[in-house]
Amino acid sequence: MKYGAMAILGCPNVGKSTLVNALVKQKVAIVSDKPQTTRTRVLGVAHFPEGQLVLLDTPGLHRPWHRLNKRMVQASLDTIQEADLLAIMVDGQRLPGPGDRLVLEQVAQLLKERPPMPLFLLINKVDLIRKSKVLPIIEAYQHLMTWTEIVPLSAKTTLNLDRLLDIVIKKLPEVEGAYDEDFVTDQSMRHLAGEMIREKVLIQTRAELPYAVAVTVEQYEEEDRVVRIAAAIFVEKDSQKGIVIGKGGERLKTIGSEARRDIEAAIGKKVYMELFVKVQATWRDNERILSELGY
Ligand SMILES: Nc1nc2c(ncn2[C@@H]2O[C@H](COP(=O)(O)OP(=O)(O)OP(=O)(O)O)[C@@H](O)[C@H]2O)c(=O)[nH]1
Ligand SMILES: [Mg+2]
Repeated sequence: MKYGAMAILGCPNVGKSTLVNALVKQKVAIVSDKPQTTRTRVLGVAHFPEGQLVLLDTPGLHRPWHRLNKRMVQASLDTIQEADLLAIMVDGQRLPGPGDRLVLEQVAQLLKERPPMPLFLLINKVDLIRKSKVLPIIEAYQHLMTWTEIVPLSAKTTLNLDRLLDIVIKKLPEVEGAYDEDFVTDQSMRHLAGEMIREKVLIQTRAELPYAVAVTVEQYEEEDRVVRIAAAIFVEKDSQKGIVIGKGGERLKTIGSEARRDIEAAIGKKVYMELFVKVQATWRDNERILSELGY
């Protein structure tokens, strides 16, 4: 069968995780409109009659400031070592800017050090632009790297994903698949539950707060029909704690009920969830805490 792994790299917020979820046909990676949503490499498996495509979602590449960000960028770049194919995703709404050039430079550097591999350019979010605007974007990227193929698409509306799959599957090696038919991700449900809670915090808050948030699942007990979850939402300052909790606890309640709905849908069991907010100053630069958080 056709089997192999495609890593997806690119700037933050271009739609990498949205594409992985669309191809896997399940939510394995959290998505938000805030940059730097994904913090670790996430594996998802798409199953087809022809074989299996392993998708490696990565944190958006950027100039790292905190220790957390250095780890995120390193995790993205390391993913190339696990991949048979490489896709760089860009936002089709804009011409290549400094952030996109940084991505291309970092990837080009790494590709020099390894045997050649197929390299795709995915121009995402074309649902938001006029058709006549697509060609100038393609032309602007065409000569910046040697692309195997350039594919304009929309991860959100799934426009052109069939074409992407056709092209990608053809490039996959002919080997035995590694995963059972129902396997979609290597993350535990406990970990995914924490991510789903973090996603709701990102969606419900603004400005600096999303960057300062981490979630740990402190209790995860699965019974016949129910799952009991207790999770801590970490922020860096007292003021941020107040924002997450909201007036009269309203925001935390919304975060909890939306996360619970998603987790129940994913597990197929009723979820009882308890959330609390903890302040941990400068956790983003603390080696020990970063490791404890799994970053
Ligand atoms: N209109 C439109 N929006 C999209 C598309 N793909 C993703 N988005 C939106 O873009 C935002 C970012 O999507 P993500 O999938 O989280 O982006 P990412 O590249 O994984 O971001 P990081 O994890 O921060 O690196 C979300 O609000 C998505 O809904 C698309 O094809 N069209
Ligand atoms: Mg992401």
